Amino acid sequence: MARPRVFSGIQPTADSFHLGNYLGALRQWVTLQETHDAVYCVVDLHAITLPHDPALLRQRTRVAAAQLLGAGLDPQRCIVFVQSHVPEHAELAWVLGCITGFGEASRMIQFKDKAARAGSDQASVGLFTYPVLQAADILLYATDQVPVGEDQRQHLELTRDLAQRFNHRFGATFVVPGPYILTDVAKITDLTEPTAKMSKSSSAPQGIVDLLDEPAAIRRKISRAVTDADGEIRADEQAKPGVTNLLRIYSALSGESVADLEARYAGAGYGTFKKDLAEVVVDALAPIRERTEKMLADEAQLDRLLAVGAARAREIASQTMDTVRNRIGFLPPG
Ligand code: ATP
Ligand code: LTN
Repeated sequence: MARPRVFSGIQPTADSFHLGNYLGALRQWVTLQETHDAVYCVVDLHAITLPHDPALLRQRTRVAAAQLLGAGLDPQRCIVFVQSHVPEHAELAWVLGCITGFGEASRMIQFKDKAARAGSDQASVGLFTYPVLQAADILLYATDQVPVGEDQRQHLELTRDLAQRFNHRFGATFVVPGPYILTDVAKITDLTEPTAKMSKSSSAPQGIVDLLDEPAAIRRKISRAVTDADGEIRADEQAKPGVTNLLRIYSALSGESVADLEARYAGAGYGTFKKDLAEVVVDALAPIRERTEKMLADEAQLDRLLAVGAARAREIASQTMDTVRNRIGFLPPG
């Protein structure tokens, strides 16, 4: 039996991915390449839905790709590519946009949030159709499963609806992606504001551990992470969000359960606990940072890897698009 296909994407919207991205997404991606036919994409078309700087986008796209490889994606075992290298994404997004209801798109929560943050008259039509482009990403590759966080549930439902609608109107064309796999991923919160999620766009630098942070920066940020006054190392989401987050990070990176960590650190001070945690984080991230830096030191080689990834992706995407053009009634070029 063929392996199930997974597809996922990540936006190159920051100078580095962070620990939340790693534990919540990238680490799962790396695991999935062993058991699935995996396709992963740096979604630069999505990254221009908010105002951006062109030179910075180019740089961040390279760094994002290098980090995916640095985190352990192996181009021998999966496809890694940049979305804009495969023009079928934009083409299918147009077609799907024409079967998406205006009201349906208007109900997307992420659009409402981001538009509210940008100021509603500032929000672009591209931001509005962001979920349709995401559906195109997924449907081009006959994707069975889409590993993403909870916040993407609604976009995935839209993707399923659009696939079914197209299939119903024009004949079976798309695989309807199954319910996404949520393998109990750790939600990592901001180190200085532990009730908010660690986020590329809304966290302050001290609240984020970047995958590219030097050991000294990691140690400093963890030692300054917000805790509480009661001094006990114990998980309690409501009363002790800071300590709970640190325990969660420790557990996710070391494989020790939170209960075991609580037992081991019973009676110890926050200082000792944070010191140990900092070393765990430094040890986990050092190889990723080193591999990423190595990839970035040879841009020509990185660009070649991405060109190979794009060619492999395009082979799949262009077949899907041929079928779509035919089903929708476009006249083939002579
Ligand atoms: P932004 O806040 O700017 O939207 P982000 O940092 O949340 O960005 P995304 O690009 O939205 O990052 O997410 C990329 C992937 O990382 C998604 O699959 C998402 O679920 C995961 N992710 C992001 N932040 C966290 C977090 N704090 N904890 C766990 N997973 C996370
Ligand atoms: N919207 C997603 C990124 C994304 C994506 C995709 C994820 C764009 N296209 C296709 C999975 C499949 C996010 O913000 N995490």
